[in-house]
Amino acid sequence: MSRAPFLDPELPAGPVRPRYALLINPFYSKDPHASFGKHVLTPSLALTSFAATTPAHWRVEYWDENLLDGRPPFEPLPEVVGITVHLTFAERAFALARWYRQRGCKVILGGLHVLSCPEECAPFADALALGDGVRLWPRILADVEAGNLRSQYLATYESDYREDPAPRRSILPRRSFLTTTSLIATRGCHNRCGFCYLATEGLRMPYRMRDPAQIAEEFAADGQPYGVFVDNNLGSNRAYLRALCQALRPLEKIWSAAVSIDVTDDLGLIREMALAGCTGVFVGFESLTDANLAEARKKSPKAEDYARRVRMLHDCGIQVNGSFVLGFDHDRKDVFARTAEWVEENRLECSTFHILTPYPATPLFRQMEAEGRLLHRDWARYDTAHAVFRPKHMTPEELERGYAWMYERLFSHASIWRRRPADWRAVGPYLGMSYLYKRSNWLWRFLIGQHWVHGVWRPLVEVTRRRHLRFRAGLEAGRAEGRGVAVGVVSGGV
Ligand code: B12
Ligand code: SF4
Repeated sequence: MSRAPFLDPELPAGPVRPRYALLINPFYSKDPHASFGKHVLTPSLALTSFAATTPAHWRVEYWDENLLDGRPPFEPLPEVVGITVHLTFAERAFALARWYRQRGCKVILGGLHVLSCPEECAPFADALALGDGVRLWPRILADVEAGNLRSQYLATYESDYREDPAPRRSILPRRSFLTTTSLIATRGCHNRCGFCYLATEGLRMPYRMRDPAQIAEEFAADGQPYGVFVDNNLGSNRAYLRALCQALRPLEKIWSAAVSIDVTDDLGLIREMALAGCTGVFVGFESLTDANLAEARKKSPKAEDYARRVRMLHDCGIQVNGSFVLGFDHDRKDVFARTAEWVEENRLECSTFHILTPYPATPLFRQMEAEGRLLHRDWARYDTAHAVFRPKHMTPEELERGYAWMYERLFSHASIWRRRPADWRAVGPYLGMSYLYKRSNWLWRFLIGQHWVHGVWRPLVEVTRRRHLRFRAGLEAGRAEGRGVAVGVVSGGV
């Protein structure tokens, strides 16, 4: 899980097949402290979203290097290779681009890193796609056909999101993911935290929503019991989330999503989420220190109120995967132990940690650069598992050690046990989920390599779904047995 497949420079160039496009999600190395399972939970929508706009006379294929299937396809060679680029795997994306271009393919680079660092990406591509791929891809292919490819294509995110086609999930290798149903209902976020990629200079992403009925239709059409919303913040517009829940409820499926904790301002809404099948939420708490939240410009309830809000979610049978950022300017060396204790005290089923990372072209990056605190620009280490800047109250090494310690502690047998649900009926599934997620990286490597991820996981997910249907019936009827027994084998979101 740490080495990309070898790209043989000696391999001779075969014939290029016209009207054949290959879309690649490049390899990135996995943090061994965290769970490998999350990488095969659900695929990114970066490629499938615009694959749906490929004209019918083009053949389009998908290749995800993280599924450990060896080197990417080359027989026949595609006419066009589309690669999505994030800063952590930019080097790999460039190596792939070089390899395919040397063999006569046209390479198109798109994605977040292309938007924030176009000059860096340009030498590796025949064309850069800056912005919404759904708008750009058909234009690019038309220009390839006309022999008229330009070096740069530009699109905003201001279009009516409801007009986008459903992602083309049929190109995904189904057996390699827990669920192929990655869903996205909204674009943008009502917040603009200084460290978030949404604050990237030049990126304008106004809040946009798709029709709840469109989302329900997509969910039903993919035939999976479980869906994962990859929205930045599904709770940004509460009226919309309520309408979405009403559309999802009749499907009798389960799902998880990222929301900001202020969604708990409205107890009725959380209940609606549970009744619509929400089993888990991924919540960016970021920090337990209000001064850090204020400096990051995150509009958030006070940290002292987080515990009560977590209880509200638990009471509706919704698991909480808490995400925390370490290394803010008000963090001292006690931040690690304090955060770990809080996670345990409040029995968060899962927690995800990130070392504060200044993404290029964000306000945080500019601030760190101006203060001379950036240590290097080796993007591969801008993966939130490495300290790439000088923290205020500790050394970079102490920050990295503290981060590793957090995972060791929270993934330990003792910590898993301490956080077991209060209701004994939920303890078994909770332990199953915890051990699968937190202590089975050896197993994940094996399952991914054998293409058994879906086969092994799906029956467990189906049991979780049925369990949740019973839980929902109890919740709806206001019965006590509706409480606390919803825990299953899927954690809260990516
Ligand atoms: C699903 C997801 C994952 C999945 C899958 C990741 C993968 N690469 O396969 C998992 C759980 C494994 C994951 C892991 C991580 N992730 Co992640 N993830 C996401 C998430 C929630 C959704 C991605 C998605 O589907 N977006 C929707 C698509 C439609 O948008 P898009 O990718 O921008 O694509 C559009 C355009 O950019 C363009 N486009 C993109 N590529 C291309 C290519 C071509 C050729 C063209 C024409 C157009 C084009 O067209 C698309 C349609 O408009 C995003 C947040 C978000 N909502 O985007 C975070 C996000 C991408 N992840 C992030 C991070 C930090 C990570 C981790 C490092 C976190 C960690 N410590 O574990 C890891 C490491 C993975 C890695 N190195 O990439 C950050 C990246 C920040 C940055 N500036 O790079 C994001 C933005 C979250 C955040 N708010 O900070 N992640
Ligand atoms: S709440 Fe989350 S998605 Fe929204 S701007 Fe802040 S970090 Fe980004």
